[in-house]
Amino acid sequence: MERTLVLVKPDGVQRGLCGEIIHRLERRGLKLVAMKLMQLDDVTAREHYREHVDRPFFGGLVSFITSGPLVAMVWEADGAVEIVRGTMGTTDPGKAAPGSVRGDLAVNIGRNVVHGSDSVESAEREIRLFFSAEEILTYSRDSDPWIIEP
Ligand code: D4T
Repeated sequence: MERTLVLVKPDGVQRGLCGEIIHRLERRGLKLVAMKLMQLDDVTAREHYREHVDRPFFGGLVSFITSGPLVAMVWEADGAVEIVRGTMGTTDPGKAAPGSVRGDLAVNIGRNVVHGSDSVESAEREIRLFFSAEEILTYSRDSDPWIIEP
């Protein structure tokens, strides 16, 4: 089953939006398989955002993502990466569709509340960065036949 990493970034935690964001992903039908509250160190933050190392916003991005606690989660579904990206909305909240997390809850690209992996390959790399194998649970949900056609 496909997995993706979701972060409620420090702005989302400070604004009390963790429950709202988890609620939206649960209602969508995705399955939560790992979750923790943590504060990122500088090295992990730089690794997570390594593709942006040469961009002008990199320094601000690393100091923001390490500035306070975040909630890291792994969610599972067939097509989880694309489903979560849709639920989150585009990176720039100013352009995000109403109804998406960013379209409803954010106005600024540097404070866009959530992260979702942008490909299956990124998801695998990011999940390994945030979670050990033992922290990711396997379990069945009684609601599955009502969410996924067997
Ligand atoms: P994340 O990784 O946070 O989910 O965002 P996206 O996957 O949607 O977008 P991204 O990798 O292109 O950007 C990473 C992160 O950098 C911030 N950012 C981005 C910024 O502050 N200024 C910018 O101009 C851009 C492009 C927002 C998200």
